[in-house]
Amino acid sequence: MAKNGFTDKVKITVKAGDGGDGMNSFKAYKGKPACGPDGGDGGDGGSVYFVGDKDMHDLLSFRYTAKYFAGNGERGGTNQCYGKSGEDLYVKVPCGTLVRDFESGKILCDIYEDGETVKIVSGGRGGKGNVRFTTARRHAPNFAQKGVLTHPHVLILEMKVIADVGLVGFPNVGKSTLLSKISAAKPKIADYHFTTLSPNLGVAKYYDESFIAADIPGLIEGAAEGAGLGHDFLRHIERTRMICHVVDISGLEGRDPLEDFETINAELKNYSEKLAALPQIVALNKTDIFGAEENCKRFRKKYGKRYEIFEISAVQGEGTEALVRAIAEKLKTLPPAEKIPADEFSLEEESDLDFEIFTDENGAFVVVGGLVDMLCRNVVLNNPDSMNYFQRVLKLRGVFKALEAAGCKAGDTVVVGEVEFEYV
Ligand SMILES: Nc1nc2c(ncn2[C@@H]2O[C@H](COP(=O)(O)OP(=O)(O)OP(=O)(O)O)[C@@H](O)[C@H]2O)c(=O)[nH]1
Ligand SMILES: [Mg+2]
Repeated sequence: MAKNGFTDKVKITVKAGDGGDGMNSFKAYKGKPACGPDGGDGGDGGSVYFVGDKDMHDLLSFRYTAKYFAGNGERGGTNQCYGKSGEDLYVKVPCGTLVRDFESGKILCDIYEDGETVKIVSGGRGGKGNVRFTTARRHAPNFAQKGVLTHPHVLILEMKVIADVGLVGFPNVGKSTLLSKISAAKPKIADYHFTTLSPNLGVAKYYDESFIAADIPGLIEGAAEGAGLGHDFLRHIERTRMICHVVDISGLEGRDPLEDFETINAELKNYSEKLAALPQIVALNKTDIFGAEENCKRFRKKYGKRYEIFEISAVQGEGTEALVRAIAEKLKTLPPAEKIPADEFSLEEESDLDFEIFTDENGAFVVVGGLVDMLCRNVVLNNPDSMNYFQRVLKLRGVFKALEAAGCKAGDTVVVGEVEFEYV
């Protein structure tokens, strides 16, 4: 999604490189063809890595390039030459990027630190050349292994800003004004709702202490259900360590500040219990406006015991230093921001050797699955050595037993990959 040129969620496709096929060849001298196997291995495919980069601040570049493919391994050569490996691909992402598998929604990783490097998908293995299949009894293997083919994966990259404190509140209460006062950030400030359309970060300093504050667009009732703006942006404060709740205490917009406070807290809770449970400091803003004093009293009376409350005028810089100090003090007592834990999940191709048996419309028994894929890569039709191996694996893996259990009788047709035979 892109708001105001700011992109914080994108869909991309990654693919590791395919493994190169092994070579099937024989040495040939003048007048002496086929002197011995000399086919080299195929090269491994390249892998795709993500690297945290502190100088990237959004996911914009991913809107222009949606495909990230590592290089394929080259085919093995004659004369036992290895195929060249495919080139690895290092993709830079902003710190605070959550990587999800699109299909399952599972979290693969949270790239958190500058320079943090995570392998996302591994390149396919190169196939072995025929020279590698030479054994004492098999002097001239006339088959080579195919390289492992990889699949593309669709990923969702989501940026979750890393900040210590999140500024939340209704639109127009002065969140951006506050950020501009306590840091060098220059967010847009204006007297209308939803001036801020994308998160702003600023570094606030209090003597030797400093912290990062995130100013997000104002929330409105129903934001957690996706009404209006705001909902998308709550995720940016999901990993803040505390919240500074900004309330327009002047009541100038005709709302009751006490109700505002409750509404926003309900929004946070609705979005996630974790957000609602974050420590909160309250900033009653716009105290320079007539009528604020009365509301401050009411507010303190109702919430003074439960919350640390500061009266400020962000525009005049009144009371902001005490607020910054309180935030800095509070942060000292809080644990550092956490990485979002990854799900137990990997995109790596499973080298499973399972199989399933189906009967097709002609009554043939068709064996499919990882085992068959493996056999197809390793077995060369019309090659007796290779076919022996094929038979042995089928027996060893219980395929014949399973066929019989499925009702396969002598004379029935069995199909395993490209091999079709009559069951005996
Ligand atoms: N009188 C007075 N006005 C203020 C104060 N703080 C902010 N304002 C004004 O309130 C308006 C809104 O300020 P912003 O900082 O843009 O408010 P915001 O909370 O970031 O608003 P959104 O980004 O729309 O959610 C601007 O016109 C500010 O000048 C204050 O302490 N006193
Ligand atoms: Mg703003």
